[in-house]
Amino acid sequence: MIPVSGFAGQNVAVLGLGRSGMATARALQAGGATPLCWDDNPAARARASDQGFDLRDLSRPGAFDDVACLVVSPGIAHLYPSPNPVIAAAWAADVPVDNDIGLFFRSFAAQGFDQFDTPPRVVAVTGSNGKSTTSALIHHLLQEAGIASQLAGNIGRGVLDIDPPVDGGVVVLELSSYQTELARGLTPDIAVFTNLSPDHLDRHAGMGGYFAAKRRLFAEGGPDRAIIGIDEVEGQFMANQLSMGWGDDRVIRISSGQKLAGAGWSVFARKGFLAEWRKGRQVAAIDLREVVGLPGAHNHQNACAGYAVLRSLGVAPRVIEAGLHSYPGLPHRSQLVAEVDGVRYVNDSKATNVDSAEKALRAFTAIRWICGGLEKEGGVGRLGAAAQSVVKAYVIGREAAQFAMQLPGVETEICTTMDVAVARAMAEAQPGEVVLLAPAAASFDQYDNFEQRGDAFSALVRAGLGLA
Ligand code: UMA
Ligand code: ADP
Repeated sequence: MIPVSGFAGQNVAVLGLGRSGMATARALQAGGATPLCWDDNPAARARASDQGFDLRDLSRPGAFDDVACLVVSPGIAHLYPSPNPVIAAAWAADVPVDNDIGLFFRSFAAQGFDQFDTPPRVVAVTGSNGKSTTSALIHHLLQEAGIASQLAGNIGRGVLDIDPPVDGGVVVLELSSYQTELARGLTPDIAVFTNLSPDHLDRHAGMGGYFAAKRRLFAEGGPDRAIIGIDEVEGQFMANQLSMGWGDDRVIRISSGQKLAGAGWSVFARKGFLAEWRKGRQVAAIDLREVVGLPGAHNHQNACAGYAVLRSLGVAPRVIEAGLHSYPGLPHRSQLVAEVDGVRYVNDSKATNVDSAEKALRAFTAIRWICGGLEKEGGVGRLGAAAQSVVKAYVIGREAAQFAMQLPGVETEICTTMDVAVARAMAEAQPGEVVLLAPAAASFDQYDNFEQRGDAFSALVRAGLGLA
């Protein structure tokens, strides 16, 4: 745990008692503050109370009279579509609002840094897609290079839950737009921006607000090194704004598809090969085609980001290459469930939006595609040419018929449920084809979360193949 500094002897209100909220309450207590906990859900309040934490109804008048700060969980709306009433009350009482990420950055560097030969460093990763893969990859590459690493943030572990930093260690944080928008301090040593495409637009009132939330990671104090995906205009804009110009290597530009051989520092992947260029000369090259944990051009973008972080930390290309080959991948992201009779079964349940599903479709050819669920902004009509690799779509979800209507030019079958979709796809799959779950939609109409949906797919596949 990272004890929170700066609030000893004071009351700090904590709104939201899930993973980040509970970790925050513990870390505040360890730093000598008194957390006053609240959650709109009575069951969450009861759990916190059972663990000995004080509850305070933060919606009551005067609730903030003796409170130094309000710490808010990322899932709680702080601005759009409308602020949670407790947050509005803190504003009215002029109480600073922060989150666990802000507390982390104000507390981390206080951990006896003067005793270390090599001060611990923080790598933060944001972007619309590829955050978890890139963060987990960096963590893996660091460990393989013999550097102590901890992984936390949006990937599932509250940032204040990590162990105290060690000499020369690195903390890798995956940060969502919800987290970067609210944090009062954002001072990583290295920050990564993978890419930008529409997601969570209701929480940010559109693309401009969404990009602004992510950009804060590069503005509030600013990282020593910025690794920026420049395959969209937002990345190009930001890379330009952060660079001092010719030869400045504070920015490392990354791309999947474009050759970046200019004067600065760049890492790009083309036709399955990663290349590092610096000051107009190629420094290193790696063949990514046999890197089984990172299939497809989208994962090659993640490989470029991970490679660039390790190079920033002074690790040699050959060491990074070995780490890429041993990267096992994350569950529910391009995860190979089985390969039987020439048919591959791939679980990409994390493809919850159109852009990520498009990338998953582009990673394979001859696809029997299981898709559908709760539609997100933008509509699946945007899939365009990526759908050309689809042999047939097996559509699930409560609104399966409506979803299928948006897939012109693709043979579709309305399956509604996962068991029907898997059975039909398995029955029809031919050698050389891929049965791919990449829903292009959220799971909440039929499942608690994308993990449960991916697990259902994998279990049905394994049972159908007699592997269970
Ligand atoms: N709650 C309220 N009022 C509200 C809404 C929620 O009181 O209006 C309460 C809920 O009753 C619940 C608590 O808040 O008890 C949940 O807080 P939370 O939704 O922030 O969930 P945590 O368990 O704290 O998890 C959060 C992140 N969740 C979200 O951003 C929605 C986790 O990211 C993250 O892993 C975790 O902190 C640790 O850092 C998840 C996520 O879905 C994976 N992220 C989004 C994504 O990846 O798309 C951004
Ligand atoms: P995030 O944490 O940003 O949601 P993940 O690594 O969990 O990202 O991947 C989510 C989905 O996005 C995956 O299922 C995959 O289909 C797709 N994806 C992964 N990396 C990229 C990328 N660099 N660009 C676009 N899509 C990606």
